[in-house]
Amino acid sequence: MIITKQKALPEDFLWGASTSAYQVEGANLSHGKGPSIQDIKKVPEGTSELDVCADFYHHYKEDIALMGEMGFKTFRFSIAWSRILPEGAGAVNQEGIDFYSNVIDECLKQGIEPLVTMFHFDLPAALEKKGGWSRRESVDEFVNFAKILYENYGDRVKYWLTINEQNMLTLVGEMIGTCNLEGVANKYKKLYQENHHMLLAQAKAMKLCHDMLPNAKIGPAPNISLVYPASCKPKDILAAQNFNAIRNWMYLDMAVFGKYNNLVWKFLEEHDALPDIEEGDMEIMAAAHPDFIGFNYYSTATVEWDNGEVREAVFENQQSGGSEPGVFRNFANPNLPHTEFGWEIDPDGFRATMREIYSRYHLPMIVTENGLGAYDKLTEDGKIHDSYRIEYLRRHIEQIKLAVSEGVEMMGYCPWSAIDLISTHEGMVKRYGFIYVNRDEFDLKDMARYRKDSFYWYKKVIETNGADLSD
Ligand code: BGP
Repeated sequence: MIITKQKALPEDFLWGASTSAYQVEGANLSHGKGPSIQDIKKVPEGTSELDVCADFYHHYKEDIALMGEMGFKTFRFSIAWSRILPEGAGAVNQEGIDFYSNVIDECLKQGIEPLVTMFHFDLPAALEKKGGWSRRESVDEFVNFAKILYENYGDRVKYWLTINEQNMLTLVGEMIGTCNLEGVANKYKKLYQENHHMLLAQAKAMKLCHDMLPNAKIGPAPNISLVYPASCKPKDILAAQNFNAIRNWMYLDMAVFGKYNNLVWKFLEEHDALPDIEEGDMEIMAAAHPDFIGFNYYSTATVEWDNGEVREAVFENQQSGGSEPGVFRNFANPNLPHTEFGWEIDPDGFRATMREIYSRYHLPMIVTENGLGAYDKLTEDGKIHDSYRIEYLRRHIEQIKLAVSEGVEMMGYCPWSAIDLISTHEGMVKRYGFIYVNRDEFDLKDMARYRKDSFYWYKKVIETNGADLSD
């Protein structure tokens, strides 16, 4: 639809940006923090360890002040489970409780609403050693962690996100360093059993949030990318439906309706991988409801029919989520440009994704990640000319405005990332922030903060509530 009459964004639109604990904080094995699976994994070759990152642990006041200067209405950050509970359960680390309490206070001082992710790829290593999410106990362990967060921060935090990209944990966990499938006989059985426990943990945490904090709002934060068919061949349409169900809808159907998606159920049955479900699980999930949907969007995915022959996938990355013989096969969309790191760029697909989520679930939505990773360069006079990032963000914000004009309820926009941090698997040199951190992959330099061109641009965007997107 070509829109000539645009609606303004809601006045209380939550402009902000995101980070995650293990990628931004540093101080990963100090101040009482226990190791998480991120701290014990082997980092990808040529990339930095996660011991310093952007050193947000020591710079949070300065960083949040810069966010305040940009006019942020919200800041999405995650709480490291093993900073609060070094062993994942049991003794609480008071220093960890105090750290996030200070971060929250600092946000409020700047007029910034904290948006807290409870779990972002960093399961405590002590729990992983015992079997992690594959054990039934993991459900109560997560709920216990959630309860501690509500008790300590519920007086100040109104917006909560449960699990970051649970779908990516299930689909490409090996790629993001959160699971090891070596020697596992039926990977689907293992992954979807873990997934079931996470879904149940999420449902219980949402219910507990509503019981303990009646004024708070809580939602999931999967990575949702509409899946296109490679052509209008009917079989390609079926393949796109398959992958849409496996990649996207299963997670939201479960969070919102408490129902397993029928296509995914069949897929699991075909692989002898139906999860063990205990009596009462489905009732718990059906009774829990999110108040909104948070979702990360980087680009769409495209698939074609796969007749089951084993062939090499032509295109695969963190976003694509792999190929499944007989179900779908990834396809490189020839219509889309790429970032320097090979990720597709698709602002129209962003609007298509917002429309589709809204038409399925009719809940308000907040974008919890979206952004462009690039090799930014600091000039001699302390500038970072990241016009490519401005262009990327502008084109995505335009689509939010169009979606809102079409009646989609959007609550906010939190691009990735507020500040430069360590990429999930491509190191420090893949930068996403509005704020530049002066360090290289291995040389920590002085860690000074610089405002990128996108910093000033985003400030104006926020000031005008998205009306002025010009340079
Ligand atoms: C998402 C994760 C983030 C972040 C982002 C960018 O999947 O939730 O933690 O890393 O992707 O990815 P990358 O760092 O690989 O460029």
